[in-house]
Amino acid sequence: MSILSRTLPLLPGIAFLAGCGSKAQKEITKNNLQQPNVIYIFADDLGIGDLSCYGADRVSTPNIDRLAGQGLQFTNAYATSATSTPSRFGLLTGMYPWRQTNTGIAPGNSELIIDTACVTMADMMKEAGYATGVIGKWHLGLGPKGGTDFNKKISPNTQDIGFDYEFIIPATVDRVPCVFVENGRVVNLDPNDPIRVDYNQKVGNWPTGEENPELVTLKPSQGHNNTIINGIPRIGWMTGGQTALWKDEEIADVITQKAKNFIGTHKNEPFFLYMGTQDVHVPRIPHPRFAGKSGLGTRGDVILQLDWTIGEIMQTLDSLQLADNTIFIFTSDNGPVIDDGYQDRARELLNGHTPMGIYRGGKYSVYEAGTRVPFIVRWPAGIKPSKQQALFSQIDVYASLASLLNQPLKAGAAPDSQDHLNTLLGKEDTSRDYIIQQNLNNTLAIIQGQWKYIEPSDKSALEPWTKTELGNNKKAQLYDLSIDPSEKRNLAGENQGVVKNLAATLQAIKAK
Ligand code: NG6
Ligand code: CA
Repeated sequence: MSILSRTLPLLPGIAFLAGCGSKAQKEITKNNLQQPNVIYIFADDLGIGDLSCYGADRVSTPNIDRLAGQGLQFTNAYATSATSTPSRFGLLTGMYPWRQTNTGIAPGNSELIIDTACVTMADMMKEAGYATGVIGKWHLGLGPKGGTDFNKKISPNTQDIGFDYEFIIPATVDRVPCVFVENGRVVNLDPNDPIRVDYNQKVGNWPTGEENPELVTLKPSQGHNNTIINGIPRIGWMTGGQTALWKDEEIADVITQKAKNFIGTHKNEPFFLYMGTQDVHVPRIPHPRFAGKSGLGTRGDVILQLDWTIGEIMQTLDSLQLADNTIFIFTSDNGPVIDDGYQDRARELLNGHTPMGIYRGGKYSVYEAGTRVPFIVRWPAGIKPSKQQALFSQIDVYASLASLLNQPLKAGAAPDSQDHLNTLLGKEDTSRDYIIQQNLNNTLAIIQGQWKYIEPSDKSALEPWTKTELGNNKKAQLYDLSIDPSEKRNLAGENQGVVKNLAATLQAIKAK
């Protein structure tokens, strides 16, 4: 508990919400130490088998490989959750998303699901004296309860939870509205052509995939049959905002340029850039210069595009001589999926490529491929290049960075985040005591030592559309990851004692 929070009387009207601290305790003093810049890049749905530095041999990612070669490459790092919204929530709040009810996959007009009272990782960095920015995929909602009004200054936005600058895709690229938001305002919006968005019923008269399938240039395989934007049928209906619509093949260029600008603008002060790429989420629309280049269809092409983005950021850091003192974290929000709802022929064009690596499940799943993700940390001034085998969770990035910056955590802030700075920087290879994994249905698993226990669930075994094995089973599951990382043999029957202990540990963590 900080000194200030002990002496501050609880201000009336400032409630203790969300279980992740309260800005009422914010200290005004700034920490003036020589601080490294921090860049955190979340790729979307990128698998641990999708990068050549993790063993992919059908696709080549030279820039990301170089980043890994100059830094610490984790082999046992986890996202908190197997889908985007909860995973991002966990990272930025340091609180397991399943502690809050509204953290499932958010629609494009969702309210901001992080309470503005919450002390986020961005708040923490800002207080440590950093210029903070968020660029690219957001997917944590915007605006007040009742949803987002895209026609006026959107409030609250990310600037109410610690970011000085925002340039964001509100949700995902397969969800309306297909517009960028910069500092609370839709970019290029003509006020005479207001945006309307609905996730329950059609609004306006723009064609939909359902009514006008002949108009689509990319057919859905599941869902994705509402309003057609740029020939692509999306999830949700929209109308208006014609001049503000993004061009899908230009998104990587646009957000990469914004990231470069942000870095350039803040080159003389410590900065924290949180960036979400739209790659490699569906719809996978590469810029023409990447189209057809991977030989694996568009899923492979957007991996090349993603690698280009990382190369551009690296190059920008080099040219500004910032690379040495920038902590560059590159990872994914959840595991990979092959057909995620469009007929992009991803499966038939795999050509032997294995996005999941040796792991079971995939995006949506509590099996390993759902949350075990690529995780690379480069910091030339502070990290010796090597591999890191320790168990590590993205939930700990918050407390570990706070520790690096000597920022005391505010009372209640980042309640599930632990300081594992030495593991993050490769000074030691100490594993986290346990890792919690979460699937689409909020079924949880706990990994401790060699064991992984998945709690019983009566939810469906398969994700209905992708047919991914979710890991749900009415019976408890127990795997020995040290000899069975692919989770093939359920050993719960013969290890009742281990099951009982892990179930109790998981229960205690839930109840915390
Ligand atoms: C699913 C979508 C999928 C993707 C996912 C969220 C269908 C059939 N599937 O409901 O395409 O958008 O939600 O992905 O609509 S995430 O990575 O942002 O969590
Ligand atoms: Ca995702």
